[in-house]
Amino acid sequence: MPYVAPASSTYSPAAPLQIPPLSDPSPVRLSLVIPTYNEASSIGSLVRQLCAHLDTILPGAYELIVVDDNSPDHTAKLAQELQEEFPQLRVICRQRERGLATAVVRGWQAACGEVLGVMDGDLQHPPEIILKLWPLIQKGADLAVGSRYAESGGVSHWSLGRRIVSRGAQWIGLVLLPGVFSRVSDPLSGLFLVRRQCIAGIPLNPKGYKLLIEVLARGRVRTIAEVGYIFQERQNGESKIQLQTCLQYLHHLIYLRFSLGQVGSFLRFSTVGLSGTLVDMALLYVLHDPTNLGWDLITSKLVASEVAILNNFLWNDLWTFRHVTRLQPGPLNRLQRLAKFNVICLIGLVLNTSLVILLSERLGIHYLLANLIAIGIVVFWNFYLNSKLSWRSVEVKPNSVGGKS
Ligand SMILES: Nc1nc2c(ncn2[C@@H]2O[C@H](COP(=O)(O)OP(=O)(O)O)[C@@H](O)[C@H]2O)c(=O)[nH]1
Ligand SMILES: [Mg+2]
Repeated sequence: MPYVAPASSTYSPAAPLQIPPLSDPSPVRLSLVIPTYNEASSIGSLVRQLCAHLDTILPGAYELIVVDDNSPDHTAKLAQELQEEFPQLRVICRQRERGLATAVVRGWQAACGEVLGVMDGDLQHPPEIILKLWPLIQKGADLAVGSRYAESGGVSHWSLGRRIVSRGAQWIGLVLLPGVFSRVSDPLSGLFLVRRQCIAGIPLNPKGYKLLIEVLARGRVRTIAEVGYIFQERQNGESKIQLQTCLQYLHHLIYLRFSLGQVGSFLRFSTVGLSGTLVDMALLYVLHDPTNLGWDLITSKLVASEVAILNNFLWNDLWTFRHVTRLQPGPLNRLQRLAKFNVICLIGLVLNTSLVILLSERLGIHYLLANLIAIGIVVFWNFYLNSKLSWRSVEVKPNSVGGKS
């Protein structure tokens, strides 16, 4: 059946960011949104490549939707000119709204397919990856994610700085939203397909760039499949990521943290962590400072940290995760949790101690400041593994996001 583009009146900037259920039967199975801002140099090549690939697996059953934010380089006009050759291409040009994630949602709102997807418009996502993503959906996945961190995935020539920022952003996400971030290897990916039924009717509120975390957090996503891909170097144009994008990301994480209703346990966990830090710092001062006991740094640090670990375990077990531990009563269960917690934290302690020595004895940073920095870093390690192992031993429903934070 030939593709018939629906009327263009399907975009309404005032409407809430919510995907409608599929109302009319449509030959379109996949709607792939391409958000663009100043991508005139790549949009033609991308559309051609995508159509060539999709014609082989979904002939007449897909649509591409370019959502452009009135780019000054006339990306939208160029895309419209392609429509004659590619009638399966639709173009939305937003005048009043801006932002990558909302552009994708607006595109999905106008989409006809039962499966919705997103791919960048700058060819950094290799178009042929669609040939691997679609079969995952066909096999039953609710969500198929193109991942830079799955097998055979990667980034091409990122600087060390960009790699650190990317991984750091992911770690912050893991700490704030472990139930969301631990579900896929690359939660910050901008390349994925999702079944409409998983997000239809759910009010979305993405901020900035990272729509996948919104889908994972709020959607009814049960089965997830991933495929590795190499994030290509940009050949033309430039990235639109700015400081504001990073702030929007943090805002998004905090907003999700609060709206997922797990604020109580997260705040409790943070408070316990702070109490452990105080115990650690105070004891280190008492044991190591020459005006007090004057023990050597390594012994003092080990003792201070172990006492802090015990302090944290007790508070977390009795207070932070009481809703979990109540379901596993008895001293044996508690001992098991303590053992897991202690092993994870002891490995963290080795890391912590090495960092203190490195920072204070090699780099000459005052030992208390070095200790504070080391604790800050190791907290990420401890939280991630403990939320996965120690207090995650209780069953969670497959769709219960953020359930163990
Ligand atoms: N519609 C729209 N698209 C955007 C916006 N910001 C970025 N994009 C598009 O989203 C994709 C990814 O953006 P990019 O800046 O390349 O991010 P990076 O690859 O992570 O550096 C590209 O196709 C951009 O043109 C925006 O504000 N609105
Ligand atoms: Mg890019």
